[in-house]
Amino acid sequence: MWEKSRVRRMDEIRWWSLMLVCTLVAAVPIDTDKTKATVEAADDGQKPQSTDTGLYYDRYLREVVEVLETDPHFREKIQAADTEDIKSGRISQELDFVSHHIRTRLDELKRQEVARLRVLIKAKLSAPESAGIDRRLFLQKFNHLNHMNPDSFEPRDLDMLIKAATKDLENYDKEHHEEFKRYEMMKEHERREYLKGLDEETRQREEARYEEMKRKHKEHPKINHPGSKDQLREVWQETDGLDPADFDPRTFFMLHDTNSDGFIDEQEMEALFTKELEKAYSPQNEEDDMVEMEEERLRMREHVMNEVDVNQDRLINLAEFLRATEKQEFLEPDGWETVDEQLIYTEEELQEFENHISKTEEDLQRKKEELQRQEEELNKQQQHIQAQRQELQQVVQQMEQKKLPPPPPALPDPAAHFQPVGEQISHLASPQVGNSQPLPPGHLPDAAVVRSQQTP
Ligand SMILES: [Ca+2]
Ligand SMILES: [Ca+2]
Repeated sequence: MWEKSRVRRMDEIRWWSLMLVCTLVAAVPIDTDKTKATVEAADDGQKPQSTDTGLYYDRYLREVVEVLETDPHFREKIQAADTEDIKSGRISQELDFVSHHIRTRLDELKRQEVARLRVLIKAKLSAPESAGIDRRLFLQKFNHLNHMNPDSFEPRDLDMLIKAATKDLENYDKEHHEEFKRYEMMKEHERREYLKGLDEETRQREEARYEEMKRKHKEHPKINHPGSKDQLREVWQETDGLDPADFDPRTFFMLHDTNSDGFIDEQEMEALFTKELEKAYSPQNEEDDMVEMEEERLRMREHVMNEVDVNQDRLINLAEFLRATEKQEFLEPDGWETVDEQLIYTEEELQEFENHISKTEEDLQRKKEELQRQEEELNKQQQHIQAQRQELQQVVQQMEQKKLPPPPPALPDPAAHFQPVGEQISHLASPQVGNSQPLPPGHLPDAAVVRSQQTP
């Protein structure tokens, strides 16, 4: 999962740089890749429409860019613009010159986005943990559009969108390092928890095994300083199959600008470190953690970009590359400290992390108990309702029984009082001669009537 999100973030950065910087500056169409089959959609000269930037306003961002691209004036302006024009917001002013129907479509997109945010805000603010949060403060967090004019898309909206997306994507490396640190702390936390559950002998054996793994991982050929002549020459020799004596920076640049767009982008640069990383990491080895390898790759790329990307557009052009190869550090670099040689977290940080985990677990446990309590309460209420329903049913039954016709009244004949009920009935019901039909209720045989009338 970690690996996947990393690849996705790489795509999004590449897409955004391509959209805002590379394709905007380079008016020449991008050629399709000629050297590598692994280069992805964004490099093949086609617009990578389906790439998800991972930003929460990704859809809005993409739709705005797509609409703007259909305007010839804006397209032309953006192709002539440089990074500074985009970053300073100058390009956003060109929005005033795009055609009316484009503006109408952008207004519509913004209204949709505002409506979506309203739903989000409403949901968020109605959550118990958001009680007391000021709506306006909350609104300020969504800084990719101007909330003051919710119905129209203005130059300021474009400026805010570009700035928010650029900033959010620039935070990628920082977030990634944080994520890696949490990964390493979690790994150590789980290891320690595992050891706690072992008996002394097994624990010692496991500790020894762990130390042995660490030692084995560190046993690898020397890692060259990324971006140094030694490192590039090794790629030249092993990947490109060329004679190291013929190493030529200009040819090297051409060979590794795999999509031939005139730049070595972040992904093309990361590909240069594969040989180096393979020295220390193999998915077959238990002692090598491939997540650490990706962190190492990112650090290498970050380091070289910092050194070489003078105009900070996240792309290396030929001039920047050649200038870097003339530096002293290119020929005689310092040693390179690999991830495993660095302190990723301190013991205090690990302690804090573990405290956070146990607090989260406690919170979860509390929530679970609260849910169980609520469930029990619900069950009780349900039982109570069930009992009430049964009671009600009984009452209804009783009432229905009362509605039934009353049984025949007892005979006033005192003699009858001494007769068992069955006999009384059989007496009453004793068929008259020639009349075997039972009498309807309330009717007495004539003889009984006569007798009762005679009774004082
Ligand atoms: Ca390139
Ligand atoms: Ca550059």
